[in-house]
Amino acid sequence: MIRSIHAAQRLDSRGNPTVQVDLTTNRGTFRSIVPSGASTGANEAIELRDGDNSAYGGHGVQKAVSNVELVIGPALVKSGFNVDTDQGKIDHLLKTLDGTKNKAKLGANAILGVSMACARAGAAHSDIPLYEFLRRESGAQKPFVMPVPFFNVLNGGVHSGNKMAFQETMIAPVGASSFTEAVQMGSEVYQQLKKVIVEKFGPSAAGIGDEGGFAPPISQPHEALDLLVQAVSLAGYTGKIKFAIDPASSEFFRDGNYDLGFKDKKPNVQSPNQLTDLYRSLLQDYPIVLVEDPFAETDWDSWTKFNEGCPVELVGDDLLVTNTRYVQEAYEKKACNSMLLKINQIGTISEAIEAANLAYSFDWSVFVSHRSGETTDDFIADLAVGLRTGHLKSGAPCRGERVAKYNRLMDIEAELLGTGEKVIYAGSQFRVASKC
Ligand code: 2PG
Ligand code: MG
Repeated sequence: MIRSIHAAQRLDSRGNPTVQVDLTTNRGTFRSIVPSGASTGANEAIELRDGDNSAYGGHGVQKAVSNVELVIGPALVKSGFNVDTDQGKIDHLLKTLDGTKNKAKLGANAILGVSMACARAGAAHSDIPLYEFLRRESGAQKPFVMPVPFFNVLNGGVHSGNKMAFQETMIAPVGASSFTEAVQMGSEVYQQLKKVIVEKFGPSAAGIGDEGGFAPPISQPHEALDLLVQAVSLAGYTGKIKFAIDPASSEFFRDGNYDLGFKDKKPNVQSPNQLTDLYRSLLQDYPIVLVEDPFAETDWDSWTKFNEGCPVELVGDDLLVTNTRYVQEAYEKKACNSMLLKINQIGTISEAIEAANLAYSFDWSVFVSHRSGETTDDFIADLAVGLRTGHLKSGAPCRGERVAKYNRLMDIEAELLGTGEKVIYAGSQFRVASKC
């Protein structure tokens, strides 16, 4: 039984306020802290901000905090729901209390914080780890599959101050034999990349962006990928590490076209067909295995054309916003073959699981993701294992809020190996891990 729920305004990794929830039962107090995006999809659940410019430039979350304190907390305590068995009912109540279709009334940040804290408490009350609790909630099969970490080592778009339009260029150690080895490979490449950048652009270019990746003075995708080819080779992992990109193209979609010069104020406008050609040539020239949000969330036709015979994983982020409604629409339009899973896009753990299961039912992949504004909360590490998604992205192997997830995953791997439980590293099977 839930005894009390309290919330407080704390900071995220960008120094903006976010919601922290403390849920107390007879077994202890369980905490969650909510992440926040910058390149957000238009259809995401609403993150409630105070809009009062006298505090935090209007970004305060005191309204969301008081919605937890005054509305959600008392209702959940009164409900008598059990955290170990009633996650679905709890999340349904949270949705009902809000009553809007996008959680605009109480705020997805308020609701998600409570939903996450309930899951943590539920795991503790069931005497199982959070990943096992989430596995049971989702109905995923065993054995456990450790995800391939997709490290975003070069930051662009709205996550950094350089002129690179593409938001993320990632490395994926698919050739590792375990998650722990994958982290080592990622970290070694990251350190080599730093050397390459310093040599090429000088020490001041070694600064990092919001997700811990470097943000050197480059603007073209092939420049980013060339840097990665070099760093991977210097680290001795050529062939074992593949690449991925998230252009986050909704951010530079203007009147039906894409302005790759949007950060430079020197327009470099590409039609959807030209942008498609650019992607095709990148896929030909580099070992890219995954492309996320290559087209804007409203540019459905381009998605559908690109998806036809697409040789790589094509992930919908802004397009799907972890929402069954858009996952269904994308399936009908044959727009992509994978869903990005961001828990704060939808606002409750049960709905996030429902969206993932719908994606699986279409034989799609599911790719778990952090947000660019993160916290030390490592919930998504357990989520990736519990739902057997086979891959996750949590930024570079650098910065506390990013490595919190990778460190937790190494703990999970060690724990599973220690108990003798069968555990597989997804490796090159990351797209079909749910069926391994
Ligand atoms: C994305 C994310 C996370 P943001 O676009 O995939 O990397 O960025 O959280 O800013 O939406
Ligand atoms: Mg994205």
